[in-house]
Amino acid sequence: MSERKMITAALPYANGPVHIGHLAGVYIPADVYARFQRRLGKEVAFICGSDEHGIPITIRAKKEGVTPQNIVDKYHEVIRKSFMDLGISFDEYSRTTSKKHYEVSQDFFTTLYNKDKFTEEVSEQYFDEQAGEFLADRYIVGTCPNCGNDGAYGDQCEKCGSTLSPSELLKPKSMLSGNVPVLKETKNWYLPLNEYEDFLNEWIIEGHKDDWKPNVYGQVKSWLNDGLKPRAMTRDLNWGVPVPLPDADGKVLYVWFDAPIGYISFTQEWAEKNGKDWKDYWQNENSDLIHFIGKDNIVFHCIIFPAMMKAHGGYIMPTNVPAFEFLNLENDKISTSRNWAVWAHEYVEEFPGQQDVLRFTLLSSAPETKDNNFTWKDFQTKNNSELVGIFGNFINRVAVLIHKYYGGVVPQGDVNAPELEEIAKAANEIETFLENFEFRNALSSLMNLARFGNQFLQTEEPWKTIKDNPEKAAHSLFIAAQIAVGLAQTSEPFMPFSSEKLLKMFNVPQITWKEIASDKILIETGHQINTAELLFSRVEDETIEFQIRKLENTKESNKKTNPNANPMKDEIQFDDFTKIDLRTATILTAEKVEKADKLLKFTVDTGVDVRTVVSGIAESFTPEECIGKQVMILLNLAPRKIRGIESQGMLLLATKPDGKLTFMSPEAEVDNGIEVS
Ligand code: B3M
Ligand code: ZN
Repeated sequence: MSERKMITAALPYANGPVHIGHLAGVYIPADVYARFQRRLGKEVAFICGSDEHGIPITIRAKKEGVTPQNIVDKYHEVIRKSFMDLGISFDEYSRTTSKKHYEVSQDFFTTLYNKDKFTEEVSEQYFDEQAGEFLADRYIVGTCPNCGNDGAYGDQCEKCGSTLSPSELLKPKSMLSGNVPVLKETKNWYLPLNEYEDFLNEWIIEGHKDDWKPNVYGQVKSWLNDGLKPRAMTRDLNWGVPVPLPDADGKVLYVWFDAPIGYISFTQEWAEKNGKDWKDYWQNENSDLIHFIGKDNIVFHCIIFPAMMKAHGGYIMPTNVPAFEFLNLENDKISTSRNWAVWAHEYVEEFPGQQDVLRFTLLSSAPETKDNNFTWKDFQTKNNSELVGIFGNFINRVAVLIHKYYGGVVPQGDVNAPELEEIAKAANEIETFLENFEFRNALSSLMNLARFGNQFLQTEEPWKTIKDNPEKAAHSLFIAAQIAVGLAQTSEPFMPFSSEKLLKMFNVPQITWKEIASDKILIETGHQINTAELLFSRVEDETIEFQIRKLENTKESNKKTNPNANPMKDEIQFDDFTKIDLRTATILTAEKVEKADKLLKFTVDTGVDVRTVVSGIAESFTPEECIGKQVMILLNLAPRKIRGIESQGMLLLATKPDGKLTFMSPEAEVDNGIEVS
């Protein structure tokens, strides 16, 4: 058993707030584990920070029409605050745009470069000539070769779910300019992962068959069975850590190269502030490295990052990588874009002082071995029947009775009573489960101790025996007080806020896990306790109904009222809209275009001029029907030749259910040339 625990939690992308899925599948379990290891007396470094590079950030920035720096500044703060509010006890929460991180990740790259660990490869990548940029896969749209969806991305078709590479897309278009991108040669540095297969096989497949979670082990095995390929560690992008080489202008480190190094650079930041040596945690066999992550990050933490560390040399390998599955919400996939989520920062605001309720409910449905589900009803039941009904009720009765009968002074009892063993038993069980990353079982052991306490009081009935057998009543409450303090102590990793309140209530200091599990008395006879404070309160139906309605509303607003309506196009900015010149106009003349069944030729009074417009609407209107109609025209569309006639502008129409067209006309007559806005 190592004396030091280097514990990391996946760096959240700073492109949005965190939700209960993140909390249940990474941050709360990681926090329980870190707090528990501290109680065991280990030297813990619990490290995390915001992942501020990569395409998720630049996409968000483009969407909001701001810079990537604006985005990461905003969300780093939102995320950091909700972690603090929920009691996630990071020793360091930093960010990958920190100066130190740039230095450390560039150094890491340089070391690999100097050791000749990279291969240089020239490949053809799509380039947007107008934007002057190489295009990340996500920035290329086109037609899916598998299903014909014309909104497929360069890395994936969201309609049929197939994984794509940009070169497979038919009719590729750049999302930056809308132009057809060109293929251009570019040089990048690759890590030949195939050269690490033997090492990975030996270390994980042979070495961790029995102690790693089957979901993690299985995924690694299947990657290795398929064979690994070299992977580019640099990208042609303008947002990221610059590649520290002279001939690498416009190139940055691949986000999955720099982000895991963040764990190391943030440990260094923490160590410098706290008089520690970061190498004790990362480069010393007497340290355990443990990565808490979601299942979609397994390959990066079990294959790519270990290969990077191996290539660098000097680093220890992760002892374990407890990856979690996903949490659903009300039986539906959590989705940021559909706003189907319970956001951490909103919970903190809407349930003040109830952080532990969320920690408890999320832990009890943590997606440890398979995807799991969070429902508000379940949240209510767990709060009302377990936290209020069992845990809180027991503690409250103990404190109230000690005040009532003994003026708040712990009475005398038998220090050798067999019931006391239950406390050590719970502490030992919790230890075994947590060392095995079985958080739900650990939480059950805690609750079983509370249940035991409740039953004990129920059978002993000190409120009755106090009259005829005061010695027995005293003994019962002495034992009950030990159990209550046992709960105060052992609940800390799970429910730190309540634990702190409880320790105050019983007026005792926090002790180590070893001390809890020893047969030492936890609160002495004659010890004065403080007044009873309510720990948990009932969650009422209205609260739950409100939350469910809030969720349902997002569904309503996402629901298509017309199933045939196309999805919204990419968002534009107001400036984009003001470029479009829409006007009212009147059709003066209309005639058929010879040898073109669909076309009509109009002269139109646009208020600013009289001009010719050709439109493909002859199947919906006779020329006579059109004359005299007031319509809307897109005035500043560049002229186009149609059948030899120059068409200046475009008339606006919509398709009716019968397939015929209808003019978009002003509801009341207005002058021609009026701007539509
Ligand atoms: N930023 C989170 C994600 O994939 C990613 C984790 C980085 S851990 C080094 O959602
Ligand atoms: Zn497709």
